[in-house]
Amino acid sequence: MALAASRSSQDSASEVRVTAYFDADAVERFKATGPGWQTRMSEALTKHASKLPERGSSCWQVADALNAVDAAASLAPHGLILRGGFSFGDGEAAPPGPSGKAARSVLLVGQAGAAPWPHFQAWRQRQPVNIADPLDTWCREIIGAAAEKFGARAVSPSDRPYLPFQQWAMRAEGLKPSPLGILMHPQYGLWHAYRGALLFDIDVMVEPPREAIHLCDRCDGKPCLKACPVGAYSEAGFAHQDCLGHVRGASGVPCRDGGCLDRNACPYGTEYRYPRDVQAFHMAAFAR
Ligand code: B12
Ligand code: SF4
Ligand code: SF4
Repeated sequence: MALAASRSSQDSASEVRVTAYFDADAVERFKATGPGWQTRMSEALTKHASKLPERGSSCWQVADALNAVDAAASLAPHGLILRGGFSFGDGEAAPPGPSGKAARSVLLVGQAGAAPWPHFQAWRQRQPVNIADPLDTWCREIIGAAAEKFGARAVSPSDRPYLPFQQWAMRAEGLKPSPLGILMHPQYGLWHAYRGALLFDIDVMVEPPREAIHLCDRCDGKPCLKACPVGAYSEAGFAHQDCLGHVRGASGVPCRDGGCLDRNACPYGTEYRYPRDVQAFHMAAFAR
């Protein structure tokens, strides 16, 4: 966050000395690149600055906020990331923004792999043992705080009526659904999720998504459609009750303890695959 700017006799005409606070992790990462890290940091800032809109444009307010605090700084310490976003079209139906009027834009918050898990676990240990919907509660806390910083309204994937998170994600990230319904990410495979979204009254400057390679199009044999003992996923969609019956039954131990066999059969994004305990946690929530 830039606090003050001044020019000294030693600064070149195109440079200015500023007193600033930066995210400690970000600075450490630059430092770790070795001598000349300050130049590399300045270059990164210059590159980013060239993409910012002119001051005074409708999206400046949020760009300024993003620049000042960087949304990631509120989220990254919890293993959460900004997944992308977009502006709603003129006249397009949108949920209310912070003012109560239809939002102008949305930023999606989520996770790649199980990055939030240790942070969530540490928080959970400080909560009452029987807290209801702990993951939801934790996410609402973190994302609610980020929303407050940016003057946004936070929403959750479990808010009723359900908000179209996957449609938003397809638009924001250029992803397509796998045969399992889960969106296929070119890097994370099936091992990612959405934990909330920030709705704004103004347009947010976000780069449009690059067209993502849809790995399912080039997947021979589609192993994700062959591992389920009850064939719950098929061309006809997801047989929710068949899956539930199996997961809850005596022979459902492998799914209960290690997660969905179909999801685990996908050969992509395996380095992001959730550990067994994380999968067991999600499966318990699904099958309760
Ligand atoms: C209701 C729901 C379910 C229901 C689906 C019932 C039904 N037939 O619609 C059930 C309980 C079956 C379900 C299961 C799962 N779900 Co679910 N689910 C949702 C939820 C809360 C609402 C969906 C909805 O109706 N949205 C409203 C409509 C208007 O929005 P939409 O974007 O158009 O909805 C799309 C989805 O509904 C999708 N869809 C329809 N049926 C199914 C079934 C499955 C299994 C999935 C993944 C998607 C899916 O198609 C729509 C078209 O885009 C969303 C969160 C959200 N708010 O979207 C998560 C969500 C779709 N689920 C998700 C996941 C991961 C799962 C599970 C795979 C695992 C889990 N929860 O741990 C399981 C599958 C269980 C297994 N065998 O492993 C993720 C998908 C993430 C991703 N990377 O794409 C979401 C986005 C939640 C999140 N926090 O990220 N889910
Ligand atoms: S196994 Fe193949 S078709 Fe199935 S989700 Fe993975 S890439 Fe897509
Ligand atoms: S959780 Fe088990 S029963 Fe359900 S779809 Fe996956 S493999 Fe099939």
